[in-house]
Amino acid sequence: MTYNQKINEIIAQVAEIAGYLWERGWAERNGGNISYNLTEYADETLRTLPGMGEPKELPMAMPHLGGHLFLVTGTGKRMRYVHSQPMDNASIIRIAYDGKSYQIIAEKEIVPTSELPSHLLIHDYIAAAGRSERAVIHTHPTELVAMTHNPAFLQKDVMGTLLWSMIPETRAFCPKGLGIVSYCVPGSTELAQRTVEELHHYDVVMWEKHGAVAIGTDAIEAFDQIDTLSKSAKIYLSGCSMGFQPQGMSMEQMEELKRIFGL
Ligand code: 2HA
Ligand code: ZN
Repeated sequence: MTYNQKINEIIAQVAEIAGYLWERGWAERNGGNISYNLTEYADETLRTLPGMGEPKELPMAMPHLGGHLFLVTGTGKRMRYVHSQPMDNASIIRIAYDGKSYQIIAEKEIVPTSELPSHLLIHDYIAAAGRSERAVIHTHPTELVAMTHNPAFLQKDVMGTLLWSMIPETRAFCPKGLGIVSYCVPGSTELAQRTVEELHHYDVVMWEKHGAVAIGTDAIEAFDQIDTLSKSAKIYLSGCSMGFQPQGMSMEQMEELKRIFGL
């Protein structure tokens, strides 16, 4: 299958990021998934490819995604192989015009991730809101997930504020902080709906005792947000493992950063 240059670049970028997820140790077995809205980059040939097999019903309608195209990693597929052979481990799907079903259109009949409800509902919200994000990443960053096992960190903005205070970069490059969704069954529509509610206020959301979800204008931006927050979590953990609670920057120091960087 040949794609235009932009689609090839997106496939290469998703493969690059999948490699990082594996290298970071965030993608055990088939952990994590990536989706990318290709609609505005697709040419007529890609847009009109015939569907493979019968349309598959979605668990809920996606009213703003009629006719949209997505690159989606496959269910049960490993990130380490998305990296080395992206189109053997991901497929391109097209949402029906009524937003109620989808068909795989390229390249092989690879069933999309079990987290498809969350990915699509997030893209539906982005489309409805006219936002510029096109990539959604879900992964299992070890230290960030560990922190969600402490109920104190699940209170609104507690974990986000703590992570901001660990290093100036996190305050500057994750300016919205961190949303929290309390434990839900993986792949469930409840998880999808509660994630979207958090994305009204945050670009990165933690799923309690499970993982992180980030959105970005591209996959690199989404990855970098999780990576930056993860760095803060590692600094926090390093302090704790040395036997002290890291002091963190003061509220005044964080306010100063906010002022200087116009956050
Ligand atoms: O793709 O990470 O949340 C496997 C998962 C489910
Ligand atoms: Zn997961």
